[in-house]
Parts: sequence; C-alpha cells; structure tokens
Amino acid sequence: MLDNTWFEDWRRVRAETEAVAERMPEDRLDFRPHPDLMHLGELARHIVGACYFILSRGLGREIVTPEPIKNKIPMPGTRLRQELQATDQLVRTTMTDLSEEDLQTTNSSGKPKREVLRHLMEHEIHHRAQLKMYLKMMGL
Ligand code: NI
Repeated sequence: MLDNTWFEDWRRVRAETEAVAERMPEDRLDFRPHPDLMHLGELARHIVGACYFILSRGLGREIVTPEPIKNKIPMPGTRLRQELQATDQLVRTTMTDLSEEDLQTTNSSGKPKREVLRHLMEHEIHHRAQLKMYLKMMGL
C-alpha cells in the first residue's frame, strides 16, 4: 500500500482542481483560445476521463469508463464537479488496494506502476492550469 504522503499530495492536488471547477460555467463549453486546443467542455471531460484511463490502462485495473466520458461528450461545470467527487473516490480506493508488489511491477506498456502514480498527478496539475487560464480568458 502507498504511504500517507501520496494520499496527502493527491488530496492537495484534487482540492485545487475542485476549487477551479467551482468557477466553471454551464454554458460556453465551446470556448477555446486556439483552434489547436480542446474546447472548454472537452477539457473538463478530459480531466476526469484521464483518471479512468490512467487507472485502467496504466495500472491494469478493470475499471469501466462511464459512457458520456467514453463518448467524449463535452462536460459542463455541474457534471465536472460530480465527476471529480466520483473519481476522487475511485482513485483513493484503487490506490488503497495497491500492494507493494504491484507497485514494483510494470504495466502492459512496460512503464513502472510507480511512475503511473506520478503521471496521474502531473496530468491533473497540467490540465487544471489550462482550465484556470480558459476561465481567466473568459473573464471568469
Ligand atoms: Ni492530457
């Protein structure tokens, strides 16, 4: 099992994502600052969708991604906040179940599972900053 430090770090990272999500609007999901970037609603979906993806593919767990997320349906603020709660629970449960032996193994892509844990946090921090910038650019 992971030590408490990981869970504390995760709590801190996720709490800040929740704070940013509080400010996300229900409309303007099609906002994007550049044609090469995701729309706001896609970005929200991507943030929580990545949790399912990283836990299932990265750690080799049998985790089913909910249909609206799998089908890449743009996500408004209310739904994002619900999904942040659901995935927080999922992440905590999955990480609690990880044994020391699991952590020392690699996944199907040959990546050490310990690195996957770091990737989960880095991915969230990266896209949270992006979301924050979108909101700023929309004047929110
Ligand atoms: Ni990403």
